Amino acid sequence: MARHLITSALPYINGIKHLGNMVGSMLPADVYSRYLRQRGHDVLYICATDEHGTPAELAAKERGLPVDEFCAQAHDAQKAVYDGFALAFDYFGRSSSAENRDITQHFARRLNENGFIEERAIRQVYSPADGRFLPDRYVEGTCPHCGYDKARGDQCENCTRVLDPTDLINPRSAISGSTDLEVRDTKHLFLLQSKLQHEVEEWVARHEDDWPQLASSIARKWLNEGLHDRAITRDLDWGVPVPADTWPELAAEGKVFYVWFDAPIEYIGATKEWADQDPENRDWKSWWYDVDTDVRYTEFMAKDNVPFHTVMFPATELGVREPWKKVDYVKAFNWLTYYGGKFSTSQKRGVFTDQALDILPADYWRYFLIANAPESDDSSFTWEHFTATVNKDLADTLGNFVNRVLSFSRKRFGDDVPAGGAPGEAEAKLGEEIAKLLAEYESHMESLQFRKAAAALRALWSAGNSYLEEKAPWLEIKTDKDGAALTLRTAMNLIHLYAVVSEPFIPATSAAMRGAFALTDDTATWVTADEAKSLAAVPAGTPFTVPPVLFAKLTEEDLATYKERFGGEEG
Ligand code: B3M
Ligand code: ZN
Repeated sequence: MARHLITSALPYINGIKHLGNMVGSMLPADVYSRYLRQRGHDVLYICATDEHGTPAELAAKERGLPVDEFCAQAHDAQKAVYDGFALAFDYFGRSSSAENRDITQHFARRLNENGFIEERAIRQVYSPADGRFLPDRYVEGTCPHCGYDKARGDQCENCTRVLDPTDLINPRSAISGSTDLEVRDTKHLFLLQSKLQHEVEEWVARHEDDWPQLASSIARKWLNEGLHDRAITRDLDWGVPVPADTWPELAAEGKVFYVWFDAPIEYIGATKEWADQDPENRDWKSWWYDVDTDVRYTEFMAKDNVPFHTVMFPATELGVREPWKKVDYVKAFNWLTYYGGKFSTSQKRGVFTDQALDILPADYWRYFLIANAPESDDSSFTWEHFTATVNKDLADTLGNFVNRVLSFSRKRFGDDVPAGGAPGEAEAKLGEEIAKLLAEYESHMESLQFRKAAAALRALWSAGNSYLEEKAPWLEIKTDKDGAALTLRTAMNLIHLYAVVSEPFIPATSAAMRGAFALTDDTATWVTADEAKSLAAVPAGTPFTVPPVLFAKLTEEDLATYKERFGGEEG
């Protein structure tokens, strides 16, 4: 059994995320982690809020809160939503932790000792009206590449290009709106990525064949454009301070590290936070330090984060000249759109994760989102598609099967799984089919092909329905009671199998299905091919209960309500 380190891109602290963020990072990471745990692997799934930088300061300002207080509250608010989605992190940390500060400062010192950091005077936007420098998002203006007029100083949201505040046309202060801006000299630390280009190229070349094309093509594009030296400090109040022992002057000026410098380091920092909660039993270094071949490290993220994870963070790790674990597999996602357009916080288009849970339990969303994950291309969220999928796959194919089988059996045979005769041809055929689909499901999960895995899961559910239609125990019972009992017992075994294999997608429903059977020993976490073929894990005589309806059917009226509340195709 292998050791799997799993991380999903750290959600920014500045607000509750929408469904597009969820499907491109945390949710698939959770599905994968759950699957690997079920298969008996040693899994550590780490995530955290990304708390530094201008977005945090601006959001705190908007709320009228000190930034540390804002972050503490916003962290708890996000964590509550992720608990609601049943994300089973081993640890959900905070990039503002002391652990991350220490490791970030250590990385910076080492990079400096190794000649990869240089102090340079640069010209930066200064706002006399605000009495401060305006880094990154503190400046807004028109993108020089695409002309988008709400581009931020760090990146253009429209064309995704990374920008410098001084690149913007018609710049204005995001704090006061002042356009009276000047450019002044100030000193900052630069990470000499250009010196690491060659090493990063070699490292990427050794790994990219294993990565999905989306990740390797973005890494290639960045390497081909050439790695530029980048300022890794900022004039902000909130961030990891530049260590005074190494840079006394900059530390005295209150400089902090740039958020993208400390954020990926927080994958390590959060692992240490996890270990610090139980130091006797948890060893954070055993996941990160000098473990190149012992640990398999998989990262999950949306495509805009790929350059930082395939090129910049590896450059940092390489430059540190210590054996820190680097990523093995980069699972990157395209965009989930809302009716073909962008999810937009400011224009209130789309669905936020907290609102989603207000409407329906997590399993509805988990299944729909993963079954339609933007893996090979962007995919579009529409309420029509969502309600149709819920009704067909979850309510009809799975939910109705479970309820029909258990209710009918209880009505005709009482509260225990009926015995019936020996399995016949139909059961043998079903067993073969289930074993085949299970193998497909496993192989898609192992290759992190989530849409295909969802399709295989759906096919497993469908196979039960076909079997039931074919055997029609409600007719069979009229002429062959034993035969009907066999059919129901077999169908109940399918329900138990569904409970086990559906767990990564719909954990709460899986627990309800599994809990329907009062098995004396129900500790198995997965199903072998032989067990799938014989469908006999739940023996005759096992007491069972009928769970409440697993998935409610969504009506035309529900659909209209959702579209009214969230907006539909227009916009
Ligand atoms: N917080 C960007 C984002 O939310 C950033 C990811 C950090 S991963 C180390 O898209
Ligand atoms: Zn642009």
